[in-house]
Amino acid sequence: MAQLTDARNLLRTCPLCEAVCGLEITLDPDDHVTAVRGDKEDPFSRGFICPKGASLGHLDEDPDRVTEPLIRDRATDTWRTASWDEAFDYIARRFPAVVAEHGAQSAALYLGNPNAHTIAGALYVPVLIRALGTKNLYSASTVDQMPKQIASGLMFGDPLTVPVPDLDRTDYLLMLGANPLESNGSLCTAPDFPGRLKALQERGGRFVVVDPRVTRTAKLADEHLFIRPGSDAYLLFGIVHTLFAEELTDIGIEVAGLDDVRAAAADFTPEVVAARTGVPADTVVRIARELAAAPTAAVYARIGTCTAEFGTVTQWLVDVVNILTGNLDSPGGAMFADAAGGGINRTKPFRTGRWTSRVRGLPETMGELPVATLADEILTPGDGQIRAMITVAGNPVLSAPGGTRMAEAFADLEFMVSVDRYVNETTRNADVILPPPRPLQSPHFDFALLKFAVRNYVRYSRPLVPLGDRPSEAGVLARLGAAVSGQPHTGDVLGAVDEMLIAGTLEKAGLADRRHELYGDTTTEQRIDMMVRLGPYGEWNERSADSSAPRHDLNLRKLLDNPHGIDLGALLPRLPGALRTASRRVELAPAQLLADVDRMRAGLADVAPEFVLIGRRQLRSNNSWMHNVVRLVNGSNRCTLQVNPADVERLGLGQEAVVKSAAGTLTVPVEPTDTIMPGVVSLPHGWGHAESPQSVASANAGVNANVLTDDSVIDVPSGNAVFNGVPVTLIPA
Ligand SMILES: Nc1nc2c(c(=O)[nH]1)N[C@H]1C(S)=C(S)[C@@H](COP(=O)(O)OP(=O)(O)OC[C@H]3O[C@@H](n4cnc5c(=O)[nH]c(N)nc54)[C@H](O)[C@@H]3O)O[C@H]1N2
Ligand SMILES: Nc1nc2c(c(=O)[nH]1)N[C@H]1C(S)=C(S)[C@@H](COP(=O)(O)OP(=O)(O)OC[C@H]3O[C@@H](n4cnc5c(=O)[nH]c(N)nc54)[C@H](O)[C@@H]3O)O[C@H]1N2
Ligand code: SF4
Ligand SMILES: [Mo]
Repeated sequence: MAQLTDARNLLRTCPLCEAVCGLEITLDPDDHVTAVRGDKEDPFSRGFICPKGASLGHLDEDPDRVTEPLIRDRATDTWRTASWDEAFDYIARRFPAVVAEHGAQSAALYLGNPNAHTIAGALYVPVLIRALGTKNLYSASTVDQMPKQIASGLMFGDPLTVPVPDLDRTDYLLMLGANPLESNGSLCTAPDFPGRLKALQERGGRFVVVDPRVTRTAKLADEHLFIRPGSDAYLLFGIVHTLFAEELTDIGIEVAGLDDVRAAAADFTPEVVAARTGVPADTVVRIARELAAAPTAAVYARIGTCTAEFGTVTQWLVDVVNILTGNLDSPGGAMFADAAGGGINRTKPFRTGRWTSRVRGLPETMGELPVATLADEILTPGDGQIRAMITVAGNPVLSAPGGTRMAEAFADLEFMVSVDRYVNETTRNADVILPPPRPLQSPHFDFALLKFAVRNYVRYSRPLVPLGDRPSEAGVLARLGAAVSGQPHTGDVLGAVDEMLIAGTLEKAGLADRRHELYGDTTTEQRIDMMVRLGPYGEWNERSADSSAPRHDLNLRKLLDNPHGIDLGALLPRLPGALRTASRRVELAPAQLLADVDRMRAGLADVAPEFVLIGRRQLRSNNSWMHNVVRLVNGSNRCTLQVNPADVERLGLGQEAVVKSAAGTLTVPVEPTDTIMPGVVSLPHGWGHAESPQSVASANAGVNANVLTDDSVIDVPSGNAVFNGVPVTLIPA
């Protein structure tokens, strides 16, 4: 008998970060994880794994996780478990009642980062958004990549048409504000990013890192440049200026607005930008020349440059440089992936500001308002004040700016539902917590991240462990949508939602009579089958102008037959087909971005603060979670303030320092290190678990860096939070 249920090795994609590594997981007969290895036969990740992926088993069955719905008694602030029916009945009674009392805009939704990694996030969150019918939609995007999406939306017509560096073929990579040796990459899906960077060097290429810290990535690089936090837009303008001044431009595609960019760059001479950035003028000129001279080159800039004062202008200038040097949409340059899960649905060109936030009048982007104003919208009385809240996979109390006020705001809500694995600093305020299943009970398909892959690739993973009688996360979100909008929420809500969406999509594609051909164990799988069939490599795809993808006649069965994933080839040029701008050209100088350059000119006169704060990521941490796994929190992951030894000495700092900003004050342990620039200090985010019911996390609590970040300071075009370059003062504790 024992042999029948022996340990078995199963395959699935790692759901924990953007690198989408293939994993080989050993399960014991009782479905507990006993080992996790990289899947050597995955054509994209080729066996790579990091410490987080290796800990998937610990996360999968963390004893402190939420396994059943929880209902909180507000009077005593205590939790009790409830059945799914009871939990949803409670939500259906309370949520619509609060909204009926205060109006439709009093409902809000916050979507956290893991939604980018789940099928539920990709396919069922939109259902929840429609059910709520509120303009109060917030997500981690506005503490993250929104500047890149606006820049891409304005330049290429669609905010998801984001170029990625062609890592495997480029000869020269200029990387600003990213540390993929810790983060494994972001808006650039590249499993084994470190190995790909080493391969770049081995084939004779060169990569240069621009960062206020000498990071692990900077140590690997051929060259590292210190930069004053928040000044990357100036550096890039200096490069643009030089490319024009030295007639080094070589544009291979049709663009509009070239003269406007030249004029905008005129003031930003290498000398002017050197004074602001700390990068010497002759270095600015040399980097511009190197980018122009390299056979192929790509500029890539990530979180350090997005969550900054001029985030959107920076992201725009990254692609201006890629275009001016002839590297956009060209092998070895910055290219667009063509994801198997589907292409661009947009017909109208992208724009922002279709509505604005109530309190501060901040513009909407992609249907979202900036998280930097969420606390205002909850705490400011008046018509449209947020009173009822849903959070899905997020922790804005630790992840959004102005943490102290955000904590107050969440405590002020009248009703709140959270879909989350844990009671965390945010979900502790919920009235009901609905847990997703174990990661191994969920299927996996990367609808979001494969749009940013450095190689076209696809993989689908079925759940490795059966759900039993609990709902999938898709089922939870579908039923939640019904419950909060006063619809019947019992019966097969998920099936009904899926049938409606399948019928609508097939109708539009003129394939209404092909419903019966869709394959899959669940209606969710049938939707995936449909999307893959209709996608650029799909069995049902009619060749369109947007895609030069080779035919693969993909469908779900083919994905199931190839459990290690399918390589769909190196990135191919996609312009002009993928453009959705009104002009059908690349817009090199969108008016909205040119307007923000005046803010930069004004910034030239600013007196630099004595100290500025930046963040940092750690290999064995992930934003505010994964801190409840012993092997991920011990050792070098520490919530310390990195300070240059010269500053430590000058200020007479001891073991601890008191750090003050316009938003708050923290006392933190000091870690002297010459890997950080003088005048800059760094504190990781996502910590601050002193009151957490998670036993390991609370014993390794750290402090919430976002107590110091200021929700009144934003990148203007995007409303994105500013986490890097926050003025602070330091005194010995
Ligand atoms: N100062 C500073 N602040 C920052 C940043 C910074 O660099 N500096 N970075 C910002 C960035 S880039 C981001 S993306 C945000 C992240 O901010 P958030 O998305 O708000 O927070 P996370 O810490 O990612 O919280 C994720 C939550 O999802 C839960 N979860 C995990 N898996 C699942 C699942 O499958 N389903 C469900 N329903 N829940 C799940 C976890 O338990 C956890 O509670 O933080 C931002 N905050
Ligand atoms: N291990 C781990 N992996 C992660 C995460 C995690 O928390 N832990 N989070 C995931 C998420 S949500 C994201 S968005 C990605 C982010 O992925 P990355 O963008 O690679 O993020 P970081 O590692 O924070 O690297 C940002 C770098 O910017 C630098 N920096 C700060 N300010 C400035 C500035 O003004 N200019 C320049 N040029 N550099 C600056 C910082 O010193 C830091 O080295 O990582 C993802 N992967
Ligand atoms: S790099 Fe990311 S995807 Fe790969 S194993 Fe680590 S957490 Fe998982
Ligand atoms: Mo992020």
